[in-house]
Amino acid sequence: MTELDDPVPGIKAAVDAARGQAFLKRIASAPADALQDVERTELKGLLSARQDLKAAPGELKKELGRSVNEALAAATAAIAARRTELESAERETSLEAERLDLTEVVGRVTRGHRHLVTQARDELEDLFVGMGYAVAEGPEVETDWYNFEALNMPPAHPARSMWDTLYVRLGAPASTLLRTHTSPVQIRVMQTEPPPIYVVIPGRCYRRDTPDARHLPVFHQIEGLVVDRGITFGDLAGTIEAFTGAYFGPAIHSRLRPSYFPFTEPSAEFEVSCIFCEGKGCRVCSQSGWIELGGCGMVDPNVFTAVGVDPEEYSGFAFGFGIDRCAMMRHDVDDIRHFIANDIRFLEQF
Ligand code: 2NL
Repeated sequence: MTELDDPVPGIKAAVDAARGQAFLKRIASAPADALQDVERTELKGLLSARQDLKAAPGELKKELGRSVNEALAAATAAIAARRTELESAERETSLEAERLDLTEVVGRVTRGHRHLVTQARDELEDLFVGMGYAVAEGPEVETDWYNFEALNMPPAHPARSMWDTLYVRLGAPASTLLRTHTSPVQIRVMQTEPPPIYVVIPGRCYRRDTPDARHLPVFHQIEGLVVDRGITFGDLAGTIEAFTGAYFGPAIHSRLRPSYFPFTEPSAEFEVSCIFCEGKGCRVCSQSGWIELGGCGMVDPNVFTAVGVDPEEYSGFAFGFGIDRCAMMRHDVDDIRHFIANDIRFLEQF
C-alpha cells in the first residue's frame, strides 16, 4: 500500500467503516452507553483523521476530506436521531411508572358501604315514603312522660315491666331514660303537627337486655303512625300486608293475632309467612308457616287525649317492629350479634 492509497494510516478503512450500513445500523439500535462509546472512539477517530489529513497532498485531501465529512455528518445525524429516540422512550417509561391510575386506586382502596341494618332502614323508609308517609326522627334520651306516661302507662302501671329500661342519672331518679321504643317521637309529632298524620320513625332503641342470638341492649326499631278521620282496623291490616309484601316479596303475606299493648286498643301482633318455606312449615317457623315480626293496633283514645288530639274526631293506627329482625329474616342471619361484631367478612356480604 502506498502513501497515496492511504495518506493517513487507516483513514480509508475508518471512512469505509463509518459509511457502512452496519455502522449506522449499530447506532440505530444502540443503547445510551454504547452511543457514547461510538462518539468516543469512531467519531473521535474520524475527527483526528480529518486533522491528520491536512498534511496530505491537495487532490487526495479534498476527496478524502469530503468522504470523512460525509461519514461524520451521517454518523452525527444517526447518533442525534438515536439519542432523541432513547430520550423519548425514557420519558415514556418514567411517565408510565409515575402515572397515578385514579380508577385503580378507587377500586383497590374500597370506600366501604352502608351497614346491612342501615340498608334495611333506608329501604323501609323508601317503601313507606312511596306509600305517602313522612319520615321523622327524635331524641334517644327521653323523659318518663314521653316514653311511658303519654303512651297510657302512668307511674307504677304494671305494663311498664314489659320494658327493661335503662335510666340516666339526670334530674329526679327514674325520670330520664334511654328510649325503649321510638313511640316518644310519635308523641312529639302529634304534639306539633295537626292531623292528618302519616309518619314513620326509624331509630335506635335501648333495653336492659343481656345479649343473645335475638337480643341486644341497643337495637333498631321502625314505627308507623297514622292519624286521620275515619281510619279503621282494615286500613291497618291492609298497610301491614302492603309493606310486608313490598319488603319480603309478593309470595309473603301477613296476618294479625290478638295481643296487648298499653297504647293501642285493640292490639295485635303481626306475623309474616315464613320466608324460608313460604308458609309450608319448616324448622325456622316451628312448622307454623308464620314468623312474628312486630306489634300494632288502633291508637288508644287515652294517647290521643294526652297529646291534645280529639279521639271523637280522629282515629288512627300504629305499628312497630325491629329493623334488625327484618334484615336478619330477609338475609338469613342467625344471630343479631353479627351486626355489631365488626367482622369485615360478615359485613362485606351485604
Ligand atoms: C312492638 C310493638 C308497637 C306501637 C308500637 C304506638 C305509638 C303511639 C301510639 C300507639 Cl304514639 N302505638 N306504637 C303500637 C303498637 C305496637 O310496637 O312489638 N314493636 C317491636
